[in-house]
Amino acid sequence: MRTLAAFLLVTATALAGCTGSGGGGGDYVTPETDEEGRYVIKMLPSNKFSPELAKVPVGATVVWVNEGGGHNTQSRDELWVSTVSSELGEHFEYTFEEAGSFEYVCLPHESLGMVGEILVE
Ligand SMILES: [Cu+2]
Repeated sequence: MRTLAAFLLVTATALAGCTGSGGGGGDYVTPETDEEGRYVIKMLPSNKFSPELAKVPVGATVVWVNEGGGHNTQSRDELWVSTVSSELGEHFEYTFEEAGSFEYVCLPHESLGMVGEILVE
């Protein structure tokens, strides 16, 4: 447990270092889509978003799916704020109409490094 927490802290630091560098060098992954064409980001029991750095096209709908643990998703500027839920399979979706970079966190686990970013382009 202690090792995991330390690792997450390192990850959070690395993420923070990446942000604001004007892009480039980041390892952004295009998430898999579900049957409705929504890009799926998992909220894991290990208190991480997966993928943490996601890349989607303008107009994409992203859906966060709870795979275990009491999580929420909210952007740093509160463009979206979901309720905290520990219900398995609970999901929240948001459609990105404009290009940009959107940092978000899981409020209960932000200090554990449960943060993510979505690059819309
Ligand atoms: Cu969480």
